[in-house]
Amino acid sequence: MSNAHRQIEHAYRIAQERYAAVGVDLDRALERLAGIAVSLHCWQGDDVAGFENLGEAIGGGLAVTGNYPGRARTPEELRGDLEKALSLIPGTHRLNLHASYAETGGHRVERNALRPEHFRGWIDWAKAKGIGMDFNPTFFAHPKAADGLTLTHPDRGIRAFWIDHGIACREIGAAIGRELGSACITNVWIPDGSKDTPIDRKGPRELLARALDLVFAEPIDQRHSRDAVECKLFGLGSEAYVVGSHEFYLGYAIKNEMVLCLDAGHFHPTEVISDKISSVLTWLDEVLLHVSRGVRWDSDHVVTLGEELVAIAQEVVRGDYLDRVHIGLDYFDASINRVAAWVIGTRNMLRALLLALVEPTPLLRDQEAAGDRTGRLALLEELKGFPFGAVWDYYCLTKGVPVGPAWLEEVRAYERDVLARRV
Ligand code: RNT
Ligand code: ZN
Repeated sequence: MSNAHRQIEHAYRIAQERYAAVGVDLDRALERLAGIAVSLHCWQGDDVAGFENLGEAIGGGLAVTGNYPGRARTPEELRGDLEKALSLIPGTHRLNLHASYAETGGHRVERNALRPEHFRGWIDWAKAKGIGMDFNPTFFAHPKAADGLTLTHPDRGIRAFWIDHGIACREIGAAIGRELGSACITNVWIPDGSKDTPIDRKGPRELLARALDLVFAEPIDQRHSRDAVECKLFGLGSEAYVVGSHEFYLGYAIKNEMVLCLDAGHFHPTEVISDKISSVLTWLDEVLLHVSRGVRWDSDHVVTLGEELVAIAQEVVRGDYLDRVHIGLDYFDASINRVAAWVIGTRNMLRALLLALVEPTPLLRDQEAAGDRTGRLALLEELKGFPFGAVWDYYCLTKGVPVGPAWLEEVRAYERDVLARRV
């Protein structure tokens, strides 16, 4: 055993004593953390470009900024980059794929004609890696979405096209789940909205309800696939009105017993999703999280270990919701090394979960129940100085991934040997 290794174990033993004093079993916390899969979004690796090469802007109010070299341009490159990232993240995770990442062998396959076989490469890859997958229809970056309208387009033919895309994607999601033996969450997000104040807010919502009813008409085996819907408050070009608002989809998901997706960047800047988790789970079985970081707006910055991230993890853990909350990431930063962006965000999500798992929640709950608000605040603040870093380091060590910033060396080597050669 190396000296560094011994030091990490020693620090962990000391941490165990500190945490045991407040009733926390660290081994148990790490066991629970190892059981949590975070769904890594494929789109961080290539700036949401996908492989269709339609020459369309992403559109849909999404914006990727930055021109860091080394973007993945092919499925092989993207899978290689994902493998690098996954090798630096402790635990077993999932892949979240968009329909625009289909592999069609150089042939143009319309989005309403996509089939599970167009995702064979991804499914085989996930199978070989022993990871589950999640899926998303792509209602943007397409000529038929050029005006930012899809399922609520005034043109009936265009609406039908997107309805068929949604139906095709549900079948793909179900096939993915069946093949991988792990339920695939298929998440619908559409950009539809308007830049300026509309007269008719009601009509598009009625259209959307009707379109969704058609997309979700066919029952799907819940063991293989779950349907999720994702709301938004505003986007670039849909500042005044978004058809699929929170109230719209919350109602729709409750009525139809679906999964609701809460994206951390999709609300008013002072509104947080951590407080929504226990509210919506009172009425719904499951939620999907799109963990993101908005800076002043839904800017999709790399997730950092900040207050809201920790609050999200605390809500999931304190509420005992780990089997009802699916955790996915959703950000895209093209201004830094993209593999590093995955590693930073995912390791942060896991660190937040670990922070929540090593909290002496029963003790805090007792204080709260007894009206001891002083004790609750004092303990919460003292916990911030507990040797949490030693617990995380030990976890990384036992999972065979680099401890501390050492992973960056591996990303730099990968950049030198692989990314920098992509010209
Ligand atoms: C957009 C939504 C959506 C997308 C991805 C690419 O505002 O957050 O989830 O980011 O599907
Ligand atoms: Zn999202």
